[in-house]
Amino acid sequence: MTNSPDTLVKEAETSFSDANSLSSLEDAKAKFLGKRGSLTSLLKGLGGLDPDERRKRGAQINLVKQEIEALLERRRKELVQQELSNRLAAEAIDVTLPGRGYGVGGIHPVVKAWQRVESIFRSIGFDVADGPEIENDWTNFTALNNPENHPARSMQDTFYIDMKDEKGLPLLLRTHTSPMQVRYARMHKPPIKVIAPGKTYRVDSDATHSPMFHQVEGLWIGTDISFADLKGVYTHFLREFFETSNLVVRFRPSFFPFTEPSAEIDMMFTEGPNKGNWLEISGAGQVHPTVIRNFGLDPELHIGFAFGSGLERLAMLRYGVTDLRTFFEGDLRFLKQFNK
Ligand code: 2NL
Repeated sequence: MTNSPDTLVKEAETSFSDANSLSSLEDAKAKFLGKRGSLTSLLKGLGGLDPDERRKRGAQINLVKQEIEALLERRRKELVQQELSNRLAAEAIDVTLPGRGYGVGGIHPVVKAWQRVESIFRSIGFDVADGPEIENDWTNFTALNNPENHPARSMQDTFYIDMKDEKGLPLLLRTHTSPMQVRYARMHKPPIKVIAPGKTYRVDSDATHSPMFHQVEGLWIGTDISFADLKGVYTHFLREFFETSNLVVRFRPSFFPFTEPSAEIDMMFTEGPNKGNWLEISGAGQVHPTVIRNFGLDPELHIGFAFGSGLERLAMLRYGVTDLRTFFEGDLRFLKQFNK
């Protein structure tokens, strides 16, 4: 690089236009206008000149400096513009492309079963109750006549919350929806006719058990509600749910702490591809006098039935699902089949 003012402008112009980015332009600027740049050293050279010569030469160098600064500014603007249009090109959105549409999702098969259950029971006069999934152990166990030392109450079987409620009662994830029926029965006067569908939790996880599952419990309390009513209501429900009248129901003796007597309900299709096999579908019974008392009622006056059915089981039978786990995997190829 020469130190002649005349050629400096040309050199700066070339050097600036060679710079293809703002940062390399800053490097090029330093060569001319920097502390050790050519112009600075020209100015330093003025010191040894006569005053007259110094003024003349000084003015000339200043002119050159202004020209170089103007060149620099022009190139800077060019590069800013260039970098902006590069960015705009890179981030361009083709507004003429068609929209992607919204994924609207669909109803989960267990929820579909749940909705069917609700509408069938509503149609025969049952109310639907919903309530807390975190319960205290009185409402979930004690009120339902579960003995203090019952294995279902253990940490092995029930998810406990590391907290007590305002009365000092242990808190847990409800193991059935019965506690909602206890709450409902304590808030209403008989006749009590309610179902409680919802999420329930147990420490259990294998091919046929999920730690979270869904239940629907039903309760009908009056002054003369019998097993005959239970059989009539439940048979009607199943025939509506499976949309067939070719379905029969039988009771087998069983045991639950909250009912006495207790029964397992089995069903069988008498026509169609699945006819001839008894299938376990529900537990049920006449509500235990102790439980009636815990509702705040007199078991000498009030009597009725309760049942508890698994919604996954109902959904599997209704939609022909053979593996419980597919309900919880969230695989859209599975889920989409129920929302065609
Ligand atoms: C089962 C058993 C059952 C009940 C649930 C119930 C609720 C109240 C009072 C009395 Cl509030 N009983 N529920 C009764 C009998 C059986 O479920 O294994 N279900 C899958």
